[in-house]
Amino acid sequence: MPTALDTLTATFHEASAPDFLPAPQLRALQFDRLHAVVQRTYDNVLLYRARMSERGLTPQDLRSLDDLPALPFTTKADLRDTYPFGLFASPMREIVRLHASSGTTGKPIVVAYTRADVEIWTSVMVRSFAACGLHQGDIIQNAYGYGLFTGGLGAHYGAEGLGATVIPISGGNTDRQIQVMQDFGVTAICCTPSYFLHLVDRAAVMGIDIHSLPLRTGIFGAEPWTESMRRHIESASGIQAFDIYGLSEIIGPGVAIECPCHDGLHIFEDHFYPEIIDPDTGHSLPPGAEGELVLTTLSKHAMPMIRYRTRDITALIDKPCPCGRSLRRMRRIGRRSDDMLIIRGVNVFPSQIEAALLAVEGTLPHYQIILTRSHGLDDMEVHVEVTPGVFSDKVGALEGLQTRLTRSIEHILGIRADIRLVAPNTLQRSEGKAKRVIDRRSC
Ligand code: DLL
Repeated sequence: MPTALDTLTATFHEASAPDFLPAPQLRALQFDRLHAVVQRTYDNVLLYRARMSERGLTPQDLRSLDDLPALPFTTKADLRDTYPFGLFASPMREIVRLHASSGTTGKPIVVAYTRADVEIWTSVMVRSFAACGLHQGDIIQNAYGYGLFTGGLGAHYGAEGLGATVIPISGGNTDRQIQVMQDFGVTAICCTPSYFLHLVDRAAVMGIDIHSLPLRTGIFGAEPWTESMRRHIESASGIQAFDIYGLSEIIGPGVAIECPCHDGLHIFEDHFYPEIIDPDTGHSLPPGAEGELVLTTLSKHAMPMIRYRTRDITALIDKPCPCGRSLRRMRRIGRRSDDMLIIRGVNVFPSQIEAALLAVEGTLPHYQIILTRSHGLDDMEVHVEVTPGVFSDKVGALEGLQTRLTRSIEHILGIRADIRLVAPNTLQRSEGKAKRVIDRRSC
């Protein structure tokens, strides 16, 4: 008679088996799938056929995975230019779902799924949750937004596919989130890391100590966050925080996930083939080098992506992971090539400012960067919340902290920022992706 543990172990092994494929088998599978997907896009999508023809290429020219860099890139501009349905490779009657991402500028982009695509998406989310140690019996509060954003439904189908209990609470309504977390005995939560911090702060105000609840795991993604942020989250809540990565254009959440070793994110390479390129030249970079992540979907039907330039900056880790997964890992995404700010000629990424702020004791991971221009010169103001203890300190202590923060930023970035210390809970919170930068330079 199998025990409950045997059943759980069997479920884990069945769902996660592709994570452990021996490398030669994985490479062979990738090549077969790559060939099929390139053929499919060539046959069904005008843009891909035209781009390949311009280079005198046909799918038959692809003889190994090493030939992939010969194919042209796909970019977000291609999605916008073919808005709404121009990159679909399946007829509309086979498409069972559309999602959209508003992006920061201009037209939204639309992404499509056939039934088989939804099944693949579910399977990678099941594998993601399993890698975080979740299983049947877990109660998962899904606070990613439901709707056109892929976070809500992606995590929902994955949680159900795992056999866990899912609470489809979506984002927002913070007090209710905390009540539900307490009353329903929630064991895992999915949301952006910045929203989770907001939940922790709000719980404290409501007199609820998250440490005392059954909550043990957080699956956080959809926005960049740092190691210091992870430490802050874990010590403020007592949970284990996992980083999950994905993007609408490729599938949504479930492209890559951390395992309990927390040393990079395993890419579900049997479905998403990664390359790293130099964002300026477009040339492929060797293993270990930092650059822009380019992804090719190997098994998507409705809207395959060939060599999609994600703009996310990372590096592939080629060393085996102690967890035994053969899937290659990528370093956490700290920045995007297009979120770089140029301030007085210096290249600045918001994540560097986060790291500089959190390196100084007394600050909280709630901050906003405000850029203005006066007399042709850029000014950077950084508003940062400080801990209640520090805030009630004497003026001298606050001034000391301000000086330490100015120095920390100057040390990391080489430029001066005007630091404004603000009371806890004063900066606006987001229920989804945090808005860190307000750029008023063109106003
Ligand atoms: O954010 C999908 C998602 C939902 C991922 C829930 C994880 C959890 P988009 O709205 O299309 O899709 O935004 C994709 O968000 O290119 C990255 O720049 C950023 N991003 C996503 N996950 C992470 C992460 C969803 N773990 C864009 N770390 C991506 C850093 C992330 N950035």
